[in-house]
Amino acid sequence: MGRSTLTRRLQVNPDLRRVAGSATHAFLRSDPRRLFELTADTFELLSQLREPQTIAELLGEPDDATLAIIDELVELGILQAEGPRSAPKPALRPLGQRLCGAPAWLGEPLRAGAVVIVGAPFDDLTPAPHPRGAASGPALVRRASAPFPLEPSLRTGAVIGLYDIDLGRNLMAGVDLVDAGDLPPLAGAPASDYLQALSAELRAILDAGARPLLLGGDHSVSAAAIDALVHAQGGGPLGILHVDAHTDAAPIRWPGELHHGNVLRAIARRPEVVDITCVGARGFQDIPEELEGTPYRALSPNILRAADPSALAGLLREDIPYYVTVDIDALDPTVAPATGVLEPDGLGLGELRHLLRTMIGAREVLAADLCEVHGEVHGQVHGQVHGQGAGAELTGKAAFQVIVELIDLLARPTPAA
Ligand SMILES: [Mn+2]
Repeated sequence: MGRSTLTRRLQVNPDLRRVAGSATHAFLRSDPRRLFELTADTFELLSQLREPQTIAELLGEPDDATLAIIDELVELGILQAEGPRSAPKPALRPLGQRLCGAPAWLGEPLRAGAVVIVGAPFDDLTPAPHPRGAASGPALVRRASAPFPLEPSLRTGAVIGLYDIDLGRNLMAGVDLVDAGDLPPLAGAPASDYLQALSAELRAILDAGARPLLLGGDHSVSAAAIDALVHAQGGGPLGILHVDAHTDAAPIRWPGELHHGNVLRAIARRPEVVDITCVGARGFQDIPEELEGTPYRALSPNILRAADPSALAGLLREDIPYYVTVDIDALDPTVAPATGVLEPDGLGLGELRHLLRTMIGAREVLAADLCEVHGEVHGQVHGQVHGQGAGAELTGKAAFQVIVELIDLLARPTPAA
C-alpha cells in the first residue's frame, strides 16, 4: 500500500455503526464482536469518506504518518475500496434465553478454558425425504436448560454445577460458561457460505484458548467445526468420537455435495483426522471408504453392551485431542423422538452418558457438538403416542443432559502434555 493508497477510491465500510463516544474517542462496531476505538481526528477523517473518493482528492499529499493510519484503516476493514457492497455474512446474534442463564458474549476477550455455546439453527443440508426441523434444536435445548440456572457459590464465587445422582458429584462445577447466541443463516445464501462463516466464528473461539460447544443444526455443521479445529491446530492430528444411530457415510453423489447424511465421509477425507470411532450406529449402514488407512470402528449398541468396559476405556488414542460429535438419534426413539431419522433399538440416555465418560476418560476434548435435535416429533405414530409437544419436550430434556455431560468434559483443565 503506502503511496498507492492515494489514488484508490476509498469509503467507510457501510456496515459500521457508531455505538458510543467521548470528546476524544469514538467507538464503531460492525458485528457484536468487533469494536473499534478511534481518535476524534481519525473519526473526523472517516466522516469525510462516507462517499467514495481518493485520499489525494481529500488531503492532497498527506504525510507518511497519516498514510500509515489510512493503510491500517483499510487493513481493519474500516475503510474499503469503492465497489459493490460485499455480500452480507451471517453474524452471531446474542440471545435473551441463554443456556443455563450463562452470560452472553458481546465480543469481550474470552478467558482461556471458557466453554462457549454457539447455536447453529441451520437445516439447509437436510435433503428430502428427511424432514427438516434441526434449525429448532438450539432453542429447544436452551428452553430445556431454563430450570437449571448456574449459581455461583457464595463462598468461592465459582459455579456450583448440577448434582448428578448416578455420579454422586456436581457436573459443570467451576465451569466458565458463555453463551455466544445463534448464527442464523441468511435466507437464500448458499449453504457453503453459512458453513464458512460458522467455521470462522468457531475458529475465533478456539484461537482465544476457549472451547466451543456447537448446538446444531443438522449434522453438516460438524464439518464446519472440524474445519475450524484443523486450522486452529495448525494441521495437528485429531481424533473423532462420533455418537450417532447412523455412520453418516452415505455416498456423495456429486463432488462436494455435503449433506447431513454424509458428513463423516467429508470429515474422513481430512488428512488431519487420524482416528474415528462411531458409537451407537445400528441397522444397515455404509462405512466411509475415504479412510485409506485411518483407523475406523463402528460400534453398535449390541457390540457396546457386550464389550468389556476396560476395553472401551482403552479404545481411543491417548496422544491426540478429540472432537466429540453427538447426533441425538443415537438415543432410542422412546427417549428422543423429536429428530429427523429415527432408528429403533438405540442407546439409553444413562448408557450414552456413561459411554462418553468411559471412552473419553482423561483424554483432551477441544470442541464438541450436539446435532439433529428437532423442535417437533415427525410422523403420525409418534405424534399420537407422545403428543407433539410432549415428545419435543422429552427430547429437549434428554438433549440437555447430553449437553451438560459435554460441558463437563470440555471444562476439565487441559491435561499436562
Ligand atoms: Mn448424524
